[in-house]
Amino acid sequence: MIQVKTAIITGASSGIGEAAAKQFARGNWNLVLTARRKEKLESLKAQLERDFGQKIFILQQDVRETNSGDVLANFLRKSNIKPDLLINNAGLAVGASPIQQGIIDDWERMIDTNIKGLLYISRAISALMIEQGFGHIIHIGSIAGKEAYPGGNVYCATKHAIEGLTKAMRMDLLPYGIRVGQLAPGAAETEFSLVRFKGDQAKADKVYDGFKPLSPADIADALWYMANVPSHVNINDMLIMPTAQASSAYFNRKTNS
Ligand code: NDP
Ligand code: 8X3
Repeated sequence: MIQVKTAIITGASSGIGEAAAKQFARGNWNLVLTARRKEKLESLKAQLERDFGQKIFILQQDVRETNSGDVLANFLRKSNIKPDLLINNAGLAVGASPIQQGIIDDWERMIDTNIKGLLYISRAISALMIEQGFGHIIHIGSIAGKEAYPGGNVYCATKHAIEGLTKAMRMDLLPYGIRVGQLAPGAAETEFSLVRFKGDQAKADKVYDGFKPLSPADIADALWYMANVPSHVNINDMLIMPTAQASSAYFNRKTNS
């Protein structure tokens, strides 16, 4: 009998996390989906259970809570779920001001979510994976974790931190056979820019003007590959870019608007 696998996806209420949930449910994985927006998780759960018949568990949580990892691990233990994979996807950019005009609250939101939230979840889930004797962790990094761009300052710093943490965690978890990797996308059209520009749709649309960005499904497809290579293989780092994006700030745009 083939063992059904289970993935945890943080930030599954939209964008890359939601697309990954669809991809993995289609591939017959059970899922634990987390985010702050409960109603979004509930409607995704209903859709996935209806379309694919997999077991979908949801947990409303804010990864910035210092106990978010422990709450998630306790939820898994109580539900007798042994996760094969954790996708640390929850994250955001807020603002794009140069450093001298940076808004400190925006900085805190990015640091607390992208670095500290990822740490809280990783600490508890890696301990649980050690206990159960298997596991795989994939972080969603970014091209912004490999290169900087004007106005990217703190967001770039958080994604550079994820790149560093990916390498360090791989060492910490090596003795336990737990794989750790990073998927680093370039520009993908999700709610990302709308969140970054605090609901300003015109500003958000401008980000993707004149070129074809990655879709969340393109990234989910790459995640599916990373998760399904044989267990003696680890994809340490995958950088996935739109064809029209050569580096973090260099695009082939067909319009000048
Ligand atoms: P979206 O805004 O569409 O999705 C972000 C997800 O993260 C949402 O589900 C949101 O859920 C969740 N989230 C945000 N803050 C928290 C929090 N404090 N606690 C729990 N969940 C949270 O953007 P993307 O899908 O694009 O972003 C996903 C990841 O991909 C992020 O880490 C982002 O940095 C990264 N990325 C995005 C790129 C892009 O161009 N779009 C490129 C490279 C990397 P909710 O609001 O319900 O809590
Ligand atoms: C998100 C994409 O353009 O800010 O990581 O690097 S970008």
